[in-house]
Amino acid sequence: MKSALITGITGQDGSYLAELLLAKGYEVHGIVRRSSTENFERIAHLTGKIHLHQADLLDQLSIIDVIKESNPTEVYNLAAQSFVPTSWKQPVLTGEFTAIGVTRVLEAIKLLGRDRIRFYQASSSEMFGKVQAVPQGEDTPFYPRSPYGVAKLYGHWITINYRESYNMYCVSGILFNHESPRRGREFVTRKVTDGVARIKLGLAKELRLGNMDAKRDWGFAGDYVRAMWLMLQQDKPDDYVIATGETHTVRSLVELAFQAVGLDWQKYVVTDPALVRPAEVDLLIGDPKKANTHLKWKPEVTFPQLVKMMVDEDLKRLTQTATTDLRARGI
Ligand code: NDP
Ligand code: GDR
Repeated sequence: MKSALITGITGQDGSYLAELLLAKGYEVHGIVRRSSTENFERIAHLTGKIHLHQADLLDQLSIIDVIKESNPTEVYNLAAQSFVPTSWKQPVLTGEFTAIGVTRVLEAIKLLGRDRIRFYQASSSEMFGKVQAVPQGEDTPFYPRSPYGVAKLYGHWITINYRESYNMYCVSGILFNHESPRRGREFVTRKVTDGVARIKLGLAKELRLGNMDAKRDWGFAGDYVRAMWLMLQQDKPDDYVIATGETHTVRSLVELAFQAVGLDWQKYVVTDPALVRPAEVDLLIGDPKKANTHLKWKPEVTFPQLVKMMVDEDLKRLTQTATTDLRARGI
């Protein structure tokens, strides 16, 4: 039986990847870090099916222990401080988790099973930053624009370096933005779909946003975790761009989301200069040709379907919460 260890299993991608690997018959292990309140909502439905281990990317020995305990054939390193604005507030911590954390996992694999364990690193389109070519492919030069992007670039190169230095099976997936109803509410897609649902249900009056002109290549997280798995099933380790090949502005995301509930966005959206970033990534559009050809990977969910899926789920969740609250109050 194949077994996998996922760092970041409590996050958006970790939960979808765990589902995918379970469906493929894997024994699935995940690392969770200690906090005063457990935040396992995204994996609550997998209780009893996955094995959770306490560890932290900041703690080398805890990673060595967890790899010994779980004895995986594949390690997916998804854990990171993943919110770009926080990386300006906590640049050192972001570097510790998102950059040096990768080396800690690679060192543990090198120590315990460099010939046996395949390694996936969650790299990011944020590494392209101030873009040097359109669209961005595997050979496009990097120019990160945030401490997060810089940290991810370190993670990307250290992964390649371990592959080249120690002949380890290490791959880096350069994934463009991918979203879902499980996306954290601080990211723009989910902030918009949650905000639209709240406005529709009379729970909010406005939606405050930053730069509406930024362009992103947005896909569905469920499609993207399939690409992660495919990358570890190839004969030779290699790096791939995973993207839809389409780009949309934040403004068009907003328009679509409000359209889904029959409202005019211009009446509700307020632009807030406090939400504009110190340095912006203006335009991302990926070229997924290599993944299309070598991995036979293609995204299945379109951008309008993704936005509708997220608005519908937020409406459902908020309606259920409101009904439960009213029932609890006997109304
Ligand atoms: P999330 O923010 O949803 O999840 C991040 C995960 O990392 C959480 O499980 C979090 O745990 C965990 N984590 C953070 N710090 C540590 C630490 N020190 N030790 C152990 N675990 C830690 O991210 P996504 O699921 O969206 O993304 C997965 C990965 O892919 C990230 O590395 C992200 O940077 C990268 N990426 C994401 C893209 C996207 O569009 N979603 C695109 C390209 C790359 P906890 O629950 O305890 O906070
Ligand atoms: P990003 O995602 O920074 O691309 O990183 P995010 O959704 O945070 O921002 C996308 C774009 O929207 C603009 N924007 C806003 N963003 C947020 N969060 N909140 C707002 O109110 C708002 N208004 C406008 C931003 O300026 C930006 O241009 C995500 C993360 O998942 C990273 O971990 C991952 O590596 C990259 O995607 C690929």
